[in-house]
Amino acid sequence: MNQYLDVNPEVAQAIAQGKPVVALESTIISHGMPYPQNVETALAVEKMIRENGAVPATIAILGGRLKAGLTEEEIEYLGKRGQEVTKASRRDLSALVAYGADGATTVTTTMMIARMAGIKIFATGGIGGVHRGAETTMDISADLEELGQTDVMVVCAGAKAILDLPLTLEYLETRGVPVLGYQTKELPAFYTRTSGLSVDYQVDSPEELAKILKTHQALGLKSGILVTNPIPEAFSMDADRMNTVIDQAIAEAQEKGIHGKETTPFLLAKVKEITGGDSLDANIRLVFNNAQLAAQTAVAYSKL
Ligand code: PSU
Ligand code: MN
Repeated sequence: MNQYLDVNPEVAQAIAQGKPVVALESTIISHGMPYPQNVETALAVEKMIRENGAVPATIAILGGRLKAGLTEEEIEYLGKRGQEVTKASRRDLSALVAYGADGATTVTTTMMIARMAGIKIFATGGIGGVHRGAETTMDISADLEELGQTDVMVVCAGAKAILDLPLTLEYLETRGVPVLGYQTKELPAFYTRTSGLSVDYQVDSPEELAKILKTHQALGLKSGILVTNPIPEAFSMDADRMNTVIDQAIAEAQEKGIHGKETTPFLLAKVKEITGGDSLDANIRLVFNNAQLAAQTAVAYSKL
């Protein structure tokens, strides 16, 4: 075990006994949603994972320790501090740990810490990807590199159209990452169920997802697996409206010269501001939906 890693006792016991565990990220708490909805959502997601028979392990960096499994107080702390907490990607780990600092983990660092702890399945909202205009800015999320090298199954609702979705799929193909659609052949685009782009395989049950994960490991493949689970119909948003909003957010980011790690949080906050509460509600619903599927998949995996 890594000397900087603290696995919460309940999570450690479940892992040791081969019981189902689902990892959760913390940037979605600190940077992805406002307080107090972020804390309410994080706690409700954990509860939902338990109701579906798995143990939740929210991941973060606290006082320089890599934490797999947070207490309610720790989730409350991260949610309240919000954007003051460092958004921690792979390149932030060394300094944060050396300084004994806090960090909210992105998809990248959540995958890294999940793997260190022995957790195979991780649920989130959306992943980072290739940004629009990346051919000149070179803004490509570290999430894609991590998916290329860390064997954790990530259940998400696709990626937001703030990204260049066709290029994001190309990158995942290059890095050897299977992109699976849950009960769909089309890549979902976070707020909407469709994007006009195809996934590699349609998978129709948690049991099939578990079997693919098990086989991936048996083959000795080191990449992650991306499961894209469309937002439930009842909560999906109008694609034309969202595209207009996203174009507006991107134009504002360009005007203001936003770049680097600020880009994604800026765009997410703008989209939320322009759409009022609607996009936040959709965001919360799709995270619940992903948590449920991840827990069911972890349960099926534990039986293999
Ligand atoms: N996309 C979302 N919601 C999020 C994120 C992305 O729809 O909360 C967060 C995740 O933590 C993701 C990170 O890993 O942003 C990607 O940031 P960047 O694009 O800077 O790599
Ligand atoms: Mn970036």
